[in-house]
Amino acid sequence: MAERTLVLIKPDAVRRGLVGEILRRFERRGLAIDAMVQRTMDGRLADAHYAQHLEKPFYPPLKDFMTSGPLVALILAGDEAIEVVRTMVGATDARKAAAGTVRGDLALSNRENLVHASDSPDSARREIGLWFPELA
Ligand code: FUP
Repeated sequence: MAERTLVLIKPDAVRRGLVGEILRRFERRGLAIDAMVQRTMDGRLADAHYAQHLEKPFYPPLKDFMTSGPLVALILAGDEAIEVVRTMVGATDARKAAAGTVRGDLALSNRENLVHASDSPDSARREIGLWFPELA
């Protein structure tokens, strides 16, 4: 029954001291933390993680941001975890994200939007393989 999803608490959240606030929301929802590590993304991992965005105009500044400092990578597990976590995180553009979501409550940027979460079962498998190959 438990589905797994890959979540990144991004460098802006670490810098702002919001790791606890964000984890608290996921834990209170009933999601389990299956794995968690603090790590700084290097350019290679950024290119692999965001493979579908490599040619986009927003990718160079996104890469600079994502590699700018430590982030926290985790696997969350629970019933329909992929969709549940995406809903809790909110729209990509935090300026348009609904109140009550992580981005809608805590961010105001289309780039520095605090959290990444896998968007499908295929993405979750691929991203867990990149970040936690020993658990894939
Ligand atoms: P999401 O699935 O919500 O993380 O959003 P996307 O996969 O579409 O985009 C990945 C990241 O690229 C976003 F989290 C922020 C960044 N981005 C921009 O910087 N500018 C854009 O116009 C779109 C996305």
